[in-house]
Amino acid sequence: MKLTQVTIDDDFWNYYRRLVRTQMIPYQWRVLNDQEAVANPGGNSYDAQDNSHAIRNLRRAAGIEAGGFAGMWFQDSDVYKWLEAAAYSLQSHADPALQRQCDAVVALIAAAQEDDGYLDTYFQLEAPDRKLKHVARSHELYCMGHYIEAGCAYYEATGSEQALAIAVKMADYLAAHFGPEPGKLHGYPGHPEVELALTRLYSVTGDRRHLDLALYMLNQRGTTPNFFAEQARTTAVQNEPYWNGDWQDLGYFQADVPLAAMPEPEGHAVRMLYLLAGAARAGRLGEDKALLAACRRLAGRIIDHQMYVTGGVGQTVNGEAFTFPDDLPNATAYAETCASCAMVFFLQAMLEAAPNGEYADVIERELFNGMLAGVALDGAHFFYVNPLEVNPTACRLDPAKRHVLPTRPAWLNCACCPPNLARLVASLDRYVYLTRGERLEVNQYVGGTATLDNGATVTQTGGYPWRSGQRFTVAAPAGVTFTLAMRIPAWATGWSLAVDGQPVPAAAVAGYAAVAVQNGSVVALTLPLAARRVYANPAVRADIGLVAVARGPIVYCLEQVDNGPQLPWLALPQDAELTAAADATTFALPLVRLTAPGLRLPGSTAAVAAGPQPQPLAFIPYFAWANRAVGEMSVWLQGVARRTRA
Ligand code: FUB
Ligand code: ZN
Repeated sequence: MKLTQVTIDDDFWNYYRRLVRTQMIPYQWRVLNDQEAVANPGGNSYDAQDNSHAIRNLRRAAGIEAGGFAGMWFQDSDVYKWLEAAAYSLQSHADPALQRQCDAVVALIAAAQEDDGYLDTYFQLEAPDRKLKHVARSHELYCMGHYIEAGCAYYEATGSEQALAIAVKMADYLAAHFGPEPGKLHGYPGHPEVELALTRLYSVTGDRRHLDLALYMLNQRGTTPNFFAEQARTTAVQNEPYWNGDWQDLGYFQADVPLAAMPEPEGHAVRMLYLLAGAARAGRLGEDKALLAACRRLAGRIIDHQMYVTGGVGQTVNGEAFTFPDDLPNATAYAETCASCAMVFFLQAMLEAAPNGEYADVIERELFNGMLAGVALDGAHFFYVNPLEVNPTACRLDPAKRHVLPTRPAWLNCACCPPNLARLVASLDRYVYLTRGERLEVNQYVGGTATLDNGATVTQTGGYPWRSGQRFTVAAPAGVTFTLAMRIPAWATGWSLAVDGQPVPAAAVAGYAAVAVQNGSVVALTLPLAARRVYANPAVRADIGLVAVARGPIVYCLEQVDNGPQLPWLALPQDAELTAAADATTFALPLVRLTAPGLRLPGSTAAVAAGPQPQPLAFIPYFAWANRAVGEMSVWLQGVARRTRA
């Protein structure tokens, strides 16, 4: 049994998917074409210092206009991720004008691509003699990987042969230059991405060479003699513009040991996660058990020890990197939006290999929290870094917190996150269901319809994540039966299931409750959405004595605009009741807010004698923060105090 189509019609996600279609895709297109005034050279270094120039770079590489390269040296990837987002959007919403725009971009990319398949406008325009000489830092394979993904997506959405041909030509170029054969580079990219892209190309073309190249790069990584060390000794030049920083150790690139021997996630977080995403997908397709086992082990280490409650990953700005287990500082967190997207890519690839409710839970955590906080409710402002605690004064004056912004800029100096988020939201339909034999797994609670190749449809309705009660209505040809396996989130204490109005005593196996369905079956799943307290693993020193609040999959936070300044003084007593209330007017989308009778701890020595004073607490979903006044924000608050004394 296979999925043939998934459509989405969901109150919550309709808002964001419409935002991608009507705001983000057109807005980002204008930014990529330098038609939006996003340059803010006086701003924080995360703000865009200049216009994008990304389309102009392609025009120059294509010889349509004269001039050199401008922007980050991996800026091409912004265009490719935009194209991929547009492709998914076209798949769910026909838009001839957008399709013409995309066709023109594909034609431009084809014109910029060299005859042998190479495409990287930085090197073509600025350093043609330096191609593939310093792969650790160059991002050539990262950019080409992003194109390959976009080309596959656009081909699948529109049938554009040109889009696919560019991708195949790129893969041929890579296969001509990388591999075990003498004379080729026995290497792999400094920034993983192309591995995942090649698995996608393999799925589209069926050409095993694409998968084999991905497997080669994945298994070659970290072996001795070390490819990056060899290039550093032979062809790399340290003063190239794309060589920056002094933290260039092999661990930063996940290249000091093979994945199978890596004890903990290490180095640059997005690189680590893209590497794992590629390894999980290639491991499954290539039946490489060792790669899959490494992915499982490292997924566990990340989820249990190096992931914030919001799903954020990457604890330090230094190298945008992992640090060590249970080190999860809130006010200096990095938690790049791309890292949350990458967690989704990685764990989805793991789910494709085997059902695992925990992985699907984390995907949900990322979708509703870590990833979604990356975009403002207007679709035109973006966070790169997603902290769990913000004091705007510290953001300005503490050099250790310069990466933490209290408001989302209109564009980013390194603009990897905005189009990444757009392509993920636009492709949400890919994350809702998976099939395994005669079993349809529901991984995400997103309204819409799944169509199967046995002629059956499953329509999911409900008010998730705000109201409990998802319903699945099955229409199927006579004689068709299959299993509907629904993820039971770890937080869903007291969940229940009914089929055709009759309660069913189901147990969750590997995180899924399964029932047999046929034409006319109506399955009602109740996931209780009571607000709850969340405590960190006690080994996390930053959260000792603190509590966070969640309801269903949504993590909440406090904002100054609702609670006054000095949020670290606020406490949620252990016996305070959390009350949920729908709010359809404060934000651009309806949501559920939480309140609780809280305390404000003494704010001065003089006030200590008087003790904590009552203060009502008002929580909003974390994803919605920084959409009103500039101010403090905190996910965690004091959680040890009791309100009433025994
Ligand atoms: O290096 C390309 C992108 O820039 C990475 O994926 C992000 O983490 C940022 O470093
Ligand atoms: Zn990013």
